[in-house]
Amino acid sequence: MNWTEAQSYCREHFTDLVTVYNSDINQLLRSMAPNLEDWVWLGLYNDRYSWKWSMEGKHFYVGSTHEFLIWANGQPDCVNANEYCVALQGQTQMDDRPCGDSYPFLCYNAKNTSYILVKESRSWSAAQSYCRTYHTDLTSIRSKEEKSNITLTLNGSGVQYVWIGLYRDPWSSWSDNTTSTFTNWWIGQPDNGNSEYCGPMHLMSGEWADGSCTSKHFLFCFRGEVQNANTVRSCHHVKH
Ligand SMILES: [Ca+2]
Repeated sequence: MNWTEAQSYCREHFTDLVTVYNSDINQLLRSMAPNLEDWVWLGLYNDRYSWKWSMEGKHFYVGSTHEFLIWANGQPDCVNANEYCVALQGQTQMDDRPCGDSYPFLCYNAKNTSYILVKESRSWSAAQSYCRTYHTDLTSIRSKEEKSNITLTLNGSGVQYVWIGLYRDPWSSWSDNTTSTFTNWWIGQPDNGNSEYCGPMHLMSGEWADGSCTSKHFLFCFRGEVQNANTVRSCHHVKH
């Protein structure tokens, strides 16, 4: 089945596609499967819509529908499956760009609620480090007011692209919405080829690669409780 069919199948007949939390689970799956030169679907995928802010916190979360956050025409386009950081383009609209590109950037300083344009080109993570060292963080855009402050700050600066704090982790999503820090990538993988947004495991080696979600593979479902559900559960973990 392709990945979406596999997900539906697992959700209908079991709980979901499997999440691999550690090497024991990875080994268990491998031992359950025939020793074939073939691939099998896990729940792993590259979520193109999982944007988040460098300055974390629930108030900073912004969905894609907010009127003050506007993607430029045709964006985000994730060119070469390799654009995980967001810059303001033409000072008002957002575009996903390769995180290694060097652009000026916008810091936010929470102490005096100011926005600082640093006209020195850096990669997204170098810009983030700079903002965290000298101010608070790369800026978020959480409201109309904040958006107009940013527009004022950029006004007349002439910058074409400027980094803001929006980014995503490309391979951190699992079908059952849990999180796992374990990975077992095949050497050189994921290579983020065009349209490779799903992560199957190789049956013989137990190693993972990124592949097209429309490829047909075997699949691993699981049945049972969903572990560490990706909610705020950990914040409410109170022992009595
Ligand atoms: Ca783009």
